[in-house]
Amino acid sequence: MSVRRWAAAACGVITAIAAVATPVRAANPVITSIYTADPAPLVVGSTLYVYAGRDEAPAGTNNFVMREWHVLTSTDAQNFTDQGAKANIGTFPWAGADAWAGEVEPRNGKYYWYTSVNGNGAGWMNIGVAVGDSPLGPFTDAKGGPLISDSTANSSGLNIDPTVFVDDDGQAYMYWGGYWAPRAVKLAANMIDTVGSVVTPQGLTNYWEAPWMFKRNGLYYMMYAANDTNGCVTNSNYACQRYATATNPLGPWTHRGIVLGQVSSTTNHAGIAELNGQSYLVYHTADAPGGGNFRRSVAIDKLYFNADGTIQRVIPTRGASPTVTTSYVSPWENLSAVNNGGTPANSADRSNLAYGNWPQQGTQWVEYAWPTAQSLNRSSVYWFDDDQGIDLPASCQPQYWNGSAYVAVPGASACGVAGNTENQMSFSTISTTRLRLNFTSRTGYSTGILEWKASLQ
Ligand code: FUB
Repeated sequence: MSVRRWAAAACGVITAIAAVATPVRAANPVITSIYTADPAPLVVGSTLYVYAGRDEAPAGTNNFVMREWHVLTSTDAQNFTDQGAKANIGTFPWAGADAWAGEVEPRNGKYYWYTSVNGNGAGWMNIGVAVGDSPLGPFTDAKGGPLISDSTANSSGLNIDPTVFVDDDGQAYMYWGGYWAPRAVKLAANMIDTVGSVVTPQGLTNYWEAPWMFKRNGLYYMMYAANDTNGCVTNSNYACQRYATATNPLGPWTHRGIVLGQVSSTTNHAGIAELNGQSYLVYHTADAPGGGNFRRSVAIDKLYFNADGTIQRVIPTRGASPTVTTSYVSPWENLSAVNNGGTPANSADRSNLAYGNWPQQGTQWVEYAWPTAQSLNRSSVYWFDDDQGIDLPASCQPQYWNGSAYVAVPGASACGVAGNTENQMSFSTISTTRLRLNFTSRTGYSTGILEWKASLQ
């Protein structure tokens, strides 16, 4: 997030070192005045509304303390305003605690806010529904009791995390569930009653919780949190976001891959929305100052679909914006290409700027420098190849500043030099203020980069 837009670099100056691009926007998380979690984005007109729970756990408390839901708004997906608590446990007179994840679905000029909340009846969590006449409410209980509870036949082992979707034919569906137990049911046109039996959807591989349903180009998508160690997370206390697609809103689903890897909070809860033609992934982390697993904060990053409808994995932008420097940049190329959030179509794609160092040969470098130490264990680089003087490098070597010298990043996987792809690399987690990518040219050529990302997964 902090690096999706950069000011034009002062690239008319030819210097041997330290060409600098300047960040012009703030970093993730989107707000730090309060801790926020479980974001559910909704675009109405030209405004992005993000419905989120508020984490109120004091530092050191190892439990959720969540009593109200806030609405965050933005018109540029960069600058957000906290509109305050627009619903709380008191919105549901039959409930008493745990304002967990919710989602708002519009229909017929009304806005239905489906929530996870602890009712005062038997069992633990329930799905409630409130209704308002505008995206900011005011919202009131729409039903006078839970829509789903532990006494609902075939309900989930944990009745949380509703996602509601209205199809083109007007039929509404609700998915929800935790503890590896997804459930689905049709909703009546009034949006506050269920129709028919609760079903157990098939094909949501490694489902844990936090479903998010949408439709795009006639295909149904379900993104959800998983916590398997089969490519998702290194420790099943954490979660990633997987996704599946289906040609029927009730499935069966076909698993497609990972949208978001492990983040700094154990829980991983996300939603997808499109604002001004750009898709975004809204999620939460523990990255805010003083943050933690029960003191989470909403973050946002651009999300990209491939031409075949699959989703590109999002590498989260985190923390403070880095300054970018290089050993050399050609006066007609642009160091702003590096870390501007671009997703190239191929290695010759200059549409989101290109960094190149012609006529230099041999080993050159680009570097990120942060004002405070960053924890990092992942990098991806998309090499530039103009089919002229700039070619793919022969090799690359990431280094970091250990406080007194640049040293090789430890435990690194191969530094890829393939064209037309994001070359992913993982390494042991380091804490540093400077990460440098050295790259050595093929004989007779210079080198270049379209995008380079560094993150903690
Ligand atoms: O915020 C409380 C719970 O944590 C949510 O309902 C889950 O999705 C997880 O994010």
